[in-house]
Amino acid sequence: MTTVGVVCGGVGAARFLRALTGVHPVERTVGVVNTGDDTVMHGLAISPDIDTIVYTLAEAIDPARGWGLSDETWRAMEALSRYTSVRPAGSAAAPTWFNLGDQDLATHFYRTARRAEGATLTEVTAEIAAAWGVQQRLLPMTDHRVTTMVSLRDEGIEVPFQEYFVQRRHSVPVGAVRFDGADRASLTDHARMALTDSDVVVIAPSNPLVSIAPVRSLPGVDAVLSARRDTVVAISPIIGGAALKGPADRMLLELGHEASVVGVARLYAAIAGTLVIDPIDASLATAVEATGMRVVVTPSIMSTPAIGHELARRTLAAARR
Ligand code: FO1
Repeated sequence: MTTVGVVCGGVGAARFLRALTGVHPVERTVGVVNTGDDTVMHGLAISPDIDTIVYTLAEAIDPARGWGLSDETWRAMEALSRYTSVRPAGSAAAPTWFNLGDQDLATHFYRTARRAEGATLTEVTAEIAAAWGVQQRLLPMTDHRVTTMVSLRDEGIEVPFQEYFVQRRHSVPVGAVRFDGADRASLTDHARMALTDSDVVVIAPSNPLVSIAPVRSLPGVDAVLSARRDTVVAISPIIGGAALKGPADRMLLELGHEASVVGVARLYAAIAGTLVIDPIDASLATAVEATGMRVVVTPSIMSTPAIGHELARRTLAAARR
């Protein structure tokens, strides 16, 4: 039976992994997850993409937000705002712009405590996934610290990803993106094996520039993928020129790419043999093929389980050809 490795960002990857559950054994699925979004808030280690995937696969995600837990309460955040009025100038204590729900906090407490005991992020992630009954293997891309840094064009400063994405609601123009620490980091051995030994590698429909690119920034990842390019299938997160969620379309334009499946294909052509695109983009299939990628056209907005299952099935079939 085929093993599938999935290169993952957050929401799009989580939904694809959930869809994959319907057509492929969970114990033969492994996700290699972006950790460039990871942050520390109130001293707590937060891994948003890992948690989004765990909560989604556990059917515990808030479906409207796409992050955090459903039926969440926010008492701790409300209590925290009491301290913002007494916080001295220059203090960064009690930030309230990054919302941590009362139940979600337990995950960050656990991750932080285990990290302090010396556990690696890989080990803690396996424990958190097990606690939520998630059977897929979920691997952080690295156990090193890699931080996605975003240059803000108008402000002329560079900030960590969450200060762009959440604090500024990803509504300001981006001038550049870089992955701090990537040159000194490495894929974990488990993550490397997932990318080399899986029969099929899927690049999930995640933002190519800030979700997939951090994984690619680790030494050797592009070489591993390009060496097996025929069995690597990417799913375009851009549909009809727009991202379903988040700033991928604007970011592509701001960073000099085309906000279309052709722009996505140019980013992936060296590492993936096939691009899965939605029927809405069928007229661009020839332009995608001109980048050297094969094209699979199938509905890729996972609005029903049936559409998700068909997307997953067609994606796997594309790599097995
Ligand atoms: N996204 C938001 O838009 N606002 C938030 O306050 C927020 C808090 C948050 C807390 C924990 C967590 O795991 C994710 C959270 N996210 C929030 C989502 C996160 O910023 C993004 O989804 C990813 O980093 C992008 O993939």
